[in-house]
Amino acid sequence: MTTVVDVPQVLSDAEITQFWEQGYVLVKGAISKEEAAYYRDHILDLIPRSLEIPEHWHASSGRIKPMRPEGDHTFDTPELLPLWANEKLYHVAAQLLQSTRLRAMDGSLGITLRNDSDRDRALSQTLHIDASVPRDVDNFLFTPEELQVGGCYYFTDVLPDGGGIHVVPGGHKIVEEESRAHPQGRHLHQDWKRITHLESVEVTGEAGDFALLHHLMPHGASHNRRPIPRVAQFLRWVREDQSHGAGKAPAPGRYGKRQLDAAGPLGRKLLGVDPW
Ligand SMILES: O=C(O)CCC(=O)C(=O)O
Ligand SMILES: [Fe+2]
Repeated sequence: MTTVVDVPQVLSDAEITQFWEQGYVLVKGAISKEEAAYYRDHILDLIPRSLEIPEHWHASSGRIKPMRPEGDHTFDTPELLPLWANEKLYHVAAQLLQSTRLRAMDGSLGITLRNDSDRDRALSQTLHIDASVPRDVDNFLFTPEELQVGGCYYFTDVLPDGGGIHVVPGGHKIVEEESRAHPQGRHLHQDWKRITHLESVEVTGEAGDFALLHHLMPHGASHNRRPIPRVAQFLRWVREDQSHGAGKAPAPGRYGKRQLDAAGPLGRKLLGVDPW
């Protein structure tokens, strides 16, 4: 894959090759250790001191997923928006998506606590993909315009068996191959939401790293067998001209002044508020 955009190259050539060949790469030091500790504390402070998990949050196998009151998982708060506007990750995404005109999205959070049960399984969630391709289309286009790259910040050190996200090395190519061979490839394996025939590995990392995945990468949450909680925020990037409209601008008035101030100039473009 040739580099056509004029942005600082954050990943080494070997890391870029790894992304295209294996379908994922760990972006080291996307934020500093100090910043990671700040965000870890901020996210853990969302959990009520009483440990009464609000009804509308999700909680499964030690994995707590905070939710907004409206039932939406996007944490685009003034406190967390600087993470959306991270320049290093923007440059990585621009290089991979071959465009500087991007949108950032998702913003969901995941806190995985130690869980000693279900010892014979590493995964706590079925392998799946979260592609920016509607589930009612018959097949993927496999073009850069359709691509979405995304994954999660680790705000804590993620040691082996520490709840790291699981991926299938080269799995994006398997999804492509199987889908191309079928007229309704998008619908295989229950729209690729239940992938049970592939083996996965854990992405370990340090606080401040970002695990970045191709959107056709089968992945899933894993059990955390360690004392340290795994604290993460998920973000994705697409081109503003994304084939299925995932890069469209938000409704006017979607963001308030505090959010727009916190996002900064780059963040406002990534949110679709300011033009590129
Ligand atoms: O928490 C994780 O490591 C992965 C979660 C995930 O992929 C999802 O909830 O869609
Ligand atoms: Fe997922």
